[in-house]
Amino acid sequence: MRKMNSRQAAMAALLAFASAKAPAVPVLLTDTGHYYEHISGVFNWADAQSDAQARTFNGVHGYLATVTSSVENAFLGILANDGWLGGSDQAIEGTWVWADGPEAGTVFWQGGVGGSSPTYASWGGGEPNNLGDEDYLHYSGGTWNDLSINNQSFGYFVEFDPPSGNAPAPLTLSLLVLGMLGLRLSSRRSR
Ligand SMILES: [Ca+2]
Ligand SMILES: [Ca+2]
Ligand SMILES: [Ca+2]
Repeated sequence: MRKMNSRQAAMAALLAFASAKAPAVPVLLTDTGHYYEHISGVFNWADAQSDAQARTFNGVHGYLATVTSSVENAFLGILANDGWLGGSDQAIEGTWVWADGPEAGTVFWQGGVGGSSPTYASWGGGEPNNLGDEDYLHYSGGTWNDLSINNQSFGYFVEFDPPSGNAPAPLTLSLLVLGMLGLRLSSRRSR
């Protein structure tokens, strides 16, 4: 077995620590100022949406996560490999909008495969293909796929806006996760 260099060893230690202490509370991403958590379980998209809205953190109601940057997208991948996101083209086929949260009603994708985004999107190859009428956004390993609402095999990502008051933030964990992100980015750059 090849010996790890110091950066790889540090990364392995961080990953081991993170998986041993899987966050049971929402984690802050300083880039957006929002908090995120992956909820495991068996949900179709609509059930995930109402479950997210029923949750509160720091007195703020949650919503199915909206992803508007590559940093936010990568951050979710640290929390879990897959889950529902808050996007849908159920109202108008091929017009993808964020359902809830600050971006509610905002179009993030126009058209099917080969369409365009006015903001940010991370579709996997050949998606969104609307196969058998797929209208709901699913995250898997950093890329997106449109799936049918009847898919129930997944957990989901919940996002919380910052509290309006001055509630303390779980800084330790967020700094750890940001450190991991930084390591990933720097090791990618050095390749
Ligand atoms: Ca968001
Ligand atoms: Ca569709
Ligand atoms: Ca699809």
